Amino acid sequence: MSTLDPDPGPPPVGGRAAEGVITIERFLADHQPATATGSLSRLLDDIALAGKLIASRTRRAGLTKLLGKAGAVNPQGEEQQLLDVYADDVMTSLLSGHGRVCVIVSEEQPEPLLVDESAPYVVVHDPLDGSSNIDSNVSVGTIFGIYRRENASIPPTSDDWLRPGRDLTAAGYVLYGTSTMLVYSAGEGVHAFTLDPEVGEFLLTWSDLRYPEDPAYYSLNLASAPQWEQGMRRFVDWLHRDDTPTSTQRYIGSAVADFHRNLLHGGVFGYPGEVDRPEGKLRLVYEGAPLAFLAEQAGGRGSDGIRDLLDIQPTSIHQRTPVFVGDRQLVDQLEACLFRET
Ligand code: P6P
Repeated sequence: MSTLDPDPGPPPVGGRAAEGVITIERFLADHQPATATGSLSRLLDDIALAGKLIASRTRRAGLTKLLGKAGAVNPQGEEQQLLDVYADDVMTSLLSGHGRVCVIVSEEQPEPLLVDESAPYVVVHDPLDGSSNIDSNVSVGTIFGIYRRENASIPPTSDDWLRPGRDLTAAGYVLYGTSTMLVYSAGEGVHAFTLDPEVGEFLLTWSDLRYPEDPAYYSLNLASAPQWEQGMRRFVDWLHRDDTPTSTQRYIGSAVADFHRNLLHGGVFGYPGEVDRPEGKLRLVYEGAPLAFLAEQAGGRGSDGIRDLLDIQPTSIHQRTPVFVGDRQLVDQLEACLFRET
């Protein structure tokens, strides 16, 4: 064991700890198919750079004029935080001008942004999910998904960005927490990198992350239980039986943080539909689908309570959906509880 080797401690049950210092740039270059042009790798590098810039600001938010509200609302009518606007600007800037991205879909923008009509990729993202938590210094995250256009020789249409998550080429998130981690999959497993702020590089921490066999947590906001349909209560009652995998509830209220903890320790995160909003709160295109892609790559799955999130054909870029992502057996059981009429 060289003194240079990172020592991330014991890997999660299903992951492999890094051996040696491996930057994300090197990992991407070493793992891209021999036939690849390198465009996807460089696009992921661009997102990693955006993560570094956003991390540098979230880390200093209490010291600069970046806390608080931006005085505007996003397309969902939610108050924009100053850091939402900054994160969106960073993503737009770093994804533009390199001939890689054709269209950007952002939670913070009412319509898709046409960047380069001949470029091969579409990026969907939530630039700073959980931003309502920023003022209380709770972890927040950037969620992204990347689609490769089926025909880049014609001008883009909504068929390029309104696609089921199963068509994703890659997806991931940057978690701005006690450390900054970038977790992504390009369809060959889930890999996690930690930002070394001294070096300014994302260094490989774990590769091939898989959900542990025995899930440790369930993450549901029980305060909303009175608004849930009967099947959700059946699921929570099932969890609290003595013969089920877990009855330990952990809920941060920041989807990326809840998802990440459950990926490492096993569990399911959910935001159910409610009586007055059966479609729930989270968005399909740039939250549910990318997280479901990652979950499936790690041996789990994502559902809206009835079917795989990855199979849903979006009809609008900001459409909401109930989201349940994580441990496969827990998501399967949740669907069974919701399916029963009584
Ligand atoms: P609630 C954060 O605002 C967010 O969009 C997700 O990150 C998070 O999972 C959810 O909302 C929390 O919502 O209603 O439980 O506070």
